[in-house]
Amino acid sequence: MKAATKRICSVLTGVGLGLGLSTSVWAQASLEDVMKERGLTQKDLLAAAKTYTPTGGRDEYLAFSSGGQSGHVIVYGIPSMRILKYIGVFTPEPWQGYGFDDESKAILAQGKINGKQITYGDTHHPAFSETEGEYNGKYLFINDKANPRLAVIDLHDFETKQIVVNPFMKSDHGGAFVTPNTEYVMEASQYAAPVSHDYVPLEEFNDKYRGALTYWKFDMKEGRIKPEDSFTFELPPYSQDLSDAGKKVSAGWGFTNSFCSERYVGGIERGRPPFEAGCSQKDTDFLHVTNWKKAAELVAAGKVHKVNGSYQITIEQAVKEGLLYLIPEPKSPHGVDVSPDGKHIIIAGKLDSHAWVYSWEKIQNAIKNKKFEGKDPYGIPIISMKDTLHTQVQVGLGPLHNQYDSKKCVVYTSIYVDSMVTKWDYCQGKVLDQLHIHYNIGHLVSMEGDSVSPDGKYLVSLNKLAIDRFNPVGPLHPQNHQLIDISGDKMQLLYDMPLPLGEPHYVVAIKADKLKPAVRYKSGWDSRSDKKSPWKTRAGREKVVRKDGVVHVYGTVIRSHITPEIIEVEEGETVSIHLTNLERAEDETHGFAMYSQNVNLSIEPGKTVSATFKADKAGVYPYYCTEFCSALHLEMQGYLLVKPKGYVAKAGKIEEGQKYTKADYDKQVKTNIDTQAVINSVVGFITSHNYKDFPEVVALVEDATDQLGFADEAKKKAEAYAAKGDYQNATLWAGQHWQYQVKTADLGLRAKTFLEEHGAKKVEPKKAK
Ligand code: CUK
Ligand code: CUA
Repeated sequence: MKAATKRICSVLTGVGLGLGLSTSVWAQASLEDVMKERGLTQKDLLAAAKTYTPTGGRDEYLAFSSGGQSGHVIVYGIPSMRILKYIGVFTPEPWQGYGFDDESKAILAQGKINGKQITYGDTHHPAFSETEGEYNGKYLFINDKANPRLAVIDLHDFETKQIVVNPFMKSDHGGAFVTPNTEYVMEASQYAAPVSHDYVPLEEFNDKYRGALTYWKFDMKEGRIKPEDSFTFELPPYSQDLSDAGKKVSAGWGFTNSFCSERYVGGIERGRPPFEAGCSQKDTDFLHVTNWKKAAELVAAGKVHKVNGSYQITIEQAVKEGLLYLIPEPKSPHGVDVSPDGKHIIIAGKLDSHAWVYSWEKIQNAIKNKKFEGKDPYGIPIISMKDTLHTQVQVGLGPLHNQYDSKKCVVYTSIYVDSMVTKWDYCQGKVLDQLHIHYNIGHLVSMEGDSVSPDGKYLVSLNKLAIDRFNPVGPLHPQNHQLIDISGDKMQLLYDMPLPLGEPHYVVAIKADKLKPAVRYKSGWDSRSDKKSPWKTRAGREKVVRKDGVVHVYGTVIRSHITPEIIEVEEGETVSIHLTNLERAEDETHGFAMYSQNVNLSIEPGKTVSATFKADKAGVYPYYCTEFCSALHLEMQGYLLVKPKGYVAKAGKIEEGQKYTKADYDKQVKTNIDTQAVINSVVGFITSHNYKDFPEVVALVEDATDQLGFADEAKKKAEAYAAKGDYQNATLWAGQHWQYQVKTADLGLRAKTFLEEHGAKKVEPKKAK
């Protein structure tokens, strides 16, 4: 018994040594010593205490950051600022197998434009799904500015489920912003372009180039955008910028601002002054006010025509139906942000030093009384600025974006040129506090800041540049996200986090306990379509089927082998490998990588994924599991053998490198008996406790039961060979029996430790299984 226990223990607890020494040295130094040695002040310590999260600790908020040009979404915790995940969205993400398995390739293929696969994204604005204006923790949306696309991420598994391409735009920026019940996701164009996909000379800019604002219909139940029920406003060729949806009193309406309402077209090479000169001449640009609720009714009533296969509300129709208005706003504005109660709309003018507060009540009155100061060249009524402005406040040079606090009337504005955050009161129009941040702030985010009830607490400043702030890593620097405590009257800077993935424009943060992510899939699950996979395979049902010119391999993975371990095909055949992870235990993911075929899968517990490729060259292609899943992980391997056409197998069998005798067999059997005793004692512990109250443990026990089932089969095979005197096979199968036992014991010990750590109670002794 002792020998076996030792062997298992060394297998199971072989890692994790060497920590003791450094901890004890650390413990000997006093806080003062450390402060002195590292040059820290009391203020630093206080800041550290507010962000430091001890091992095993959790964050109160999760932030979802745009991954900029990487096309990913970055997830990090607040206040610890620890990065938790990169979610592949518009671009492949190898660790998750995103863009490598057939299922996720199909998602990326939805994002093709004019038949071309786009392998980057310029992500800007993530947005959470909402119910009555509150984040509901179900979905996240994000836009791609360069290729006007929108993606849907399911927060149940943090996977991208859908990409839609805008049929009217050639770029976007004013998305993703959601309406209060996620009825629609807003996406506004940025650079005006012809509505058709044809060539249109710039001389026809005013007539043929257009902006657009799409309201994508979202089905919360299905978790998918419905392009067929979505509609788009045709807009003048002003460069539309950011958007926001009305809330509470302003629900049903949307706001989109613009720059370059001069409709200037540059052309340095034609001797024309550049865009930047011509686009900043007028003192004001236009805020677009759209009535989506009424527009949706028109669509439902069949009164809207389709263009490019999608509903388009023309400017003419929008004006006639009272769906579209313009309000002058300070020139070259950037952020437009509706207050939590929906009564105010704050616009920051990036070439100005003011933030402008508009009153929804005043806007509504003007619309009701048809009080307009005129029309734009496209016939859209213009409501005057003075009839709608509540107040304007000097907040600093180059204000960009606004985020609301939990405290009434309090808002934070990012000040790009002055590199600071201004906290101010938008009801009374006065500045409350200012904090210098490191450099060139873009967006900023407060906790649940876009909802109808922001939490305040923390603010993250998304700084564009990180000059001089971190260890140099070459000409391209990371971005700098700075954590700020906003719980008191004065803002306090807490922490700098370098973010080394693209230029993240915007971040949204949600209370962590609103998210309920799964730890496993239902067995045989296609996570991208959220359905049972047609390729799902159960243990013992692995098979190879040749159909319609494709070799389908129905395989499984479980600690520590891939079934099948040998795949044989003929040169030129198309191979489709479908793998199901049979595990249920948390985090028990297997990978699958194959030499030179660009095959790289991630198979989380329960998941089924496929890799299809052409075996166009005869040869030997090793494959293996890429996740360190168990002690015998390196042995989780196999071979794809691609035989030349018409190859005739020679007689003979695989010669094993090692010969076994009866003594070897007996020794292995003895080990197995001892190991079984260990298993029995662990099982005894588990079943004598209320383990069924712990779903994590139930999953482990189910996996252990599976492994033990396999163990029995291996044992029977070993005994059958031994009976025939074939000790070679008998010893090998007895060894496999032991492998299954080790896995059973591993799972059992993990379950036992979990029960001990979570205060499981002893129950009436039950018969051990
Ligand atoms: S944008 Cu980049 S800093 Cu796309 Cu919201 Cu303002
Ligand atoms: Cu499975 Cu390593």
